[in-house]
Amino acid sequence: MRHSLIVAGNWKMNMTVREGMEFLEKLGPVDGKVMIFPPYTTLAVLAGEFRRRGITYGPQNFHYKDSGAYTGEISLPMIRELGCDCLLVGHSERRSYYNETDEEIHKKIQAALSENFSVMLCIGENLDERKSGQWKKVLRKQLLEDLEGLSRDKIPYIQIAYEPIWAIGTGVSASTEEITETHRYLKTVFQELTGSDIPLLYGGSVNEKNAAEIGSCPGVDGFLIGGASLKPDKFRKIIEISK
Ligand code: G2H
Repeated sequence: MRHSLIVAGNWKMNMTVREGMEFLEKLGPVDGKVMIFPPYTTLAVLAGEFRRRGITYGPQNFHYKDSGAYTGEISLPMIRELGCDCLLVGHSERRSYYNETDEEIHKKIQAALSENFSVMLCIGENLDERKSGQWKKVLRKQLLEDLEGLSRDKIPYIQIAYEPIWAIGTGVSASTEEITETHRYLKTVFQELTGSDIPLLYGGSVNEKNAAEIGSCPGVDGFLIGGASLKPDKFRKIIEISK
């Protein structure tokens, strides 16, 4: 039998505080490895609610400096105050809409790890890179650059979410063959890099209908879910499937 899977919801720029509270009430009690990355305002107000329900929570982004003149940014001490454990970093929407580079993502990861936070690093290739067969090179480069200098003692603080950009928010996930092949490849690269295994989640149009099939692919340790994490009934079904 396969191990239980991590179920992480990325709420992106959705869910006011009121909507977030309604979501949690409808979701009801959860067990298993459940995480939610809400927007900052909802994160701050509902931190206690997440904790009380045994849901791990954290921000979708953060700055690598502790304080300073960085208008619109949030620092690690601010996040620490909310009791967050795990931080999302490197999502493709941050990379493409806000020009976040691997160099910047590396600085964020280093800062977070030095403060003993866990991070969920998102990596993924675009459609051209997939079709032209460049995807291995692209994913390897992201892993090597984002995790450069990772020390052995920090390996337990890392989770990776593989999110093919072409499958994000489209309603069509990567195929089970593509997911299996890519996860096998990424696990091999991480093994080469560190000598260790890594929790490796799949993201990109995961929903309550395809979660069982995707979750049974070798090398899939969980899901990072956008759209379907906004609906308590769908999210609950995925949690049940993942136990
Ligand atoms: C990918 C995913 C969550 P969705 O961005 O990170 O979103 O499930 O809507 O494709």
